[in-house]
Amino acid sequence: ERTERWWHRATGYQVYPRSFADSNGDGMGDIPGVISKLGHLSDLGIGFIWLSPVYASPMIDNGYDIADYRNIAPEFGTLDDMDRLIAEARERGIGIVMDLVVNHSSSLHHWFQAARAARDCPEHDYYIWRDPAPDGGPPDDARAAFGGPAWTFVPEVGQYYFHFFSPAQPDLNWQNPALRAEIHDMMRWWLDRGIAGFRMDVISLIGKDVDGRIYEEGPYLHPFLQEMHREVLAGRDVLTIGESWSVSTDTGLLYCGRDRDELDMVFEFSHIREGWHPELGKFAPKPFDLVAFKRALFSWQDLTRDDGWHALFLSNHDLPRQVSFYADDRTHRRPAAKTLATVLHLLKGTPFVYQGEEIGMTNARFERIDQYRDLETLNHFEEQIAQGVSPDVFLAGANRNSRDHSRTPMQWSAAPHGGFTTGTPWIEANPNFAQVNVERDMAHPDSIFAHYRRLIALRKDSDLVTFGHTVQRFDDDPDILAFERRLGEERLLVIANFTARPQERALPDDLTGPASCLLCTHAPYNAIPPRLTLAPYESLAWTL
Ligand code: ISL
Ligand code: CA
Repeated sequence: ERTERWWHRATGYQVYPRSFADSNGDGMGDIPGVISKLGHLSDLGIGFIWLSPVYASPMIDNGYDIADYRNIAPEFGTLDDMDRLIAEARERGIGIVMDLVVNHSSSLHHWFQAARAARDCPEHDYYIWRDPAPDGGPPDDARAAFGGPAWTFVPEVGQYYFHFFSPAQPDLNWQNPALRAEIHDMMRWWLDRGIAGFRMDVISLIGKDVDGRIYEEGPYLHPFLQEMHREVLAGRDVLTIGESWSVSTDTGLLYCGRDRDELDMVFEFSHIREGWHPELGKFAPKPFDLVAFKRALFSWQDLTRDDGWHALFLSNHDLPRQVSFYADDRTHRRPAAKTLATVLHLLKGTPFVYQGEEIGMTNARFERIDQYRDLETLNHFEEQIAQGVSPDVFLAGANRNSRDHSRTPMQWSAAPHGGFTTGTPWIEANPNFAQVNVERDMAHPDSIFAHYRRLIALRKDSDLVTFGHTVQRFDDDPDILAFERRLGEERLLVIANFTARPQERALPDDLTGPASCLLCTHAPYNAIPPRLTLAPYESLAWTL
């Protein structure tokens, strides 16, 4: 039997601290800013915050390049601010889940500074070094995720180091037991300060075998996660979510299966990748294919029916705004925002809300490459232009799928820059902030925020929503997404129109009849009719 854990009924909320709330007018969000908005988050009803990195960092990748794991970046505040955030959130029943970025460190971490200066210091082996090829070039032709080669030469030691991401993010050598012990110690240090868990950045990369050119889910991954569990996590009531771009339903339960003693759940991306071009990648997105998207989504519902647990999300700081990606945010923003929420939050798993999603924030409206800040977008621009892609074509892809869409300032009010800062924000606010902001949405009779609040509350109270298993309906329908949740005799039906056109469907007998409407984006129904017509992006949830 399943032991109930606190995060089974909780909803997570991701804060990207640079873009959330700026307390001192320097244009950069900060920890005091997060503290000042805890009222908003407890109003929403969330159980925990996933806080993107706030550690000391040169910010080449906005903090996913950590220079000191036990200190806070001055632009974000101090350790005292962090302790205050943990305490004040806890008073409101909100846990703080920190981002653990240990596949790589910053090149400014003192370990790397020592490692690059000499071969005969212990820190040298904390990173992955290889001798040059006979011609003096890199050991192999592996490419880095943010463009360029994955190997960079350091003349002082006459070797190349490996970086899966940018050269400013050297990969840590998990083969070294002293390095692993340092990481375990640092994790305990944070947990002892009272945090509620870790979101583990690209954790599926730590078991890599660079010589075999196996990076994702390498041979050492699960032994390392089991060791981490033994050394750090066992006996603590905390939440761990691993990020993995390679996990599939074949490997999912290796991370989060009941008897594995590894992680609680994984962020997996099969439903996200469905929207990307298979060869050309994320900057050449392909038209959205609902059937493929559903296949990905429901395969994980099936996988976690009796074992493991799932992390549910459509947005994060690496992804575009969901209402812009899955719908037309100019014509159907409000119903689409609610329908996407209904679908995600009524699946089985722990749902995550990305900041601004709860008011239907949209993609940025950038027209020029110099409005972008993200190194992935900027590096790919350089590379693709050099390969002959036209700037307009690249921009069209970036306008749809760049990571910066989720990184524009949180829109709190109609004040300048959406009330995010009294200064100049580090990235431009979306010009729609006067229409789309927290104050305005909460005052709207058709509030998106209120819809999210109902969904979040529902999960806390309903065993059916939390533990019921999922059965997909209308599997092959290219326009409608529908599913049931079942627990004992109880049934819940969700049916959603994913298009900008009305859709009429005949419902099978077992779905019609008396029912009570739990949640709807349009007019409520009190019974399920045999023929149902759904308005554009309309969705309904009934208990049968
Ligand atoms: O953002 C991506 C999708 O285009 C990936 O390339 C991304 O780098 C991958 O999702 C891993 O993401 C995580 O690790 C990165 C960091 O830049 C991301 O922000 C983080 O979520 C390196 O630490
Ligand atoms: Ca600030």
